[in-house]
Amino acid sequence: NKVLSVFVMSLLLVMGFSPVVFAKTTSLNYANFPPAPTFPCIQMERWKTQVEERTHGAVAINTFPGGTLLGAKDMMDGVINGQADIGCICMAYQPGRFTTTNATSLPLGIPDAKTGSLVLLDLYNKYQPRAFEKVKVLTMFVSAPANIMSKYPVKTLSDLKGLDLRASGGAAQILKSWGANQIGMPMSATPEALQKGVVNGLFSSLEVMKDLKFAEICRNVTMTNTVIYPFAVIMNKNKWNALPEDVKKIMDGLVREQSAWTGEYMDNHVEESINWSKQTYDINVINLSDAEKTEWDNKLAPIIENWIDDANKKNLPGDQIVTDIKNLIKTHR
Ligand code: 3IO
Repeated sequence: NKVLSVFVMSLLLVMGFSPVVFAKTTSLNYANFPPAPTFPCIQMERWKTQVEERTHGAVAINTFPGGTLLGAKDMMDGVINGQADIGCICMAYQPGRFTTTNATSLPLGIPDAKTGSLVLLDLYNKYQPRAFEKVKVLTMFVSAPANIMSKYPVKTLSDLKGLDLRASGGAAQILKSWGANQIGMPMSATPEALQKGVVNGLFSSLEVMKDLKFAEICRNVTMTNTVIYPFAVIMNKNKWNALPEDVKKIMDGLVREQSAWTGEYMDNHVEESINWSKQTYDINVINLSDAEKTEWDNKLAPIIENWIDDANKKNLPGDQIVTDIKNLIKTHR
């Protein structure tokens, strides 16, 4: 019987080869802190798909969005300690830890996420900061420039005075300089804080209006396009070292591509989110008058000088880092 013999042959083939095939499969756990629909998780799924395709299944990536494996503030140490193989960190959540790369969140005029992502990656490659010496960096990217999302309209600095707004890191410094009552917490804690009225709004990129449905609570957006949040995807060093050379090559080949892909996705998605928020919740988009904008910008002048002083105290070339970022913006924009 032909059918039976084909079946038996196939069975023997599978039994014979599967130990070889499966012995080669490496599974890696990838932790992320915010909910699945947000951009750090969208880029995670894209990277997973690319790695699985390009390694022809020799590597399987198990993704854990929403802080199910590691939370926002445990991410860096959790990956160093091996609680997850790969993790996505927002550098703003530990500003003192990533001084050099966090300089990208100074108000230096990064115009969009694509430009910012490549600026950040180049800056990292030039300085190879010690903050990352215990991990392998798989990619870096940034959010789109931050704007104010608020329950109340913000048209002037006096509207902002004392308003409870959520931000982190470099963006938090900026809110403080403008006189807002800045409250620090990761993005993953923000939906609950908004719901409970712990904060009346936030300062971040506008795609969360759609992805986290903030447009429902925050019907007002003030356009400032001031500053980005920098991110890194990092891998446990021992796990990296144990990977086959061909797999390392594939992942190294994705570093820059993933950075540009994520920046581009972010920039497009911000547009989509603004349109969705207008259509769905009729949100009020406020553009500052020229006079008002000048006043807001003037408040930010000391931030860069302060950062340079702090960097110099840490024996980092503060002036040079700032100059490099300005030049890299011109290169990539
Ligand atoms: C961000 C973080 C997690 C999910 C979506 C996001 N969009 C912009 C950010 C930047 C950020 O880390 C923050 O805390 O605002």
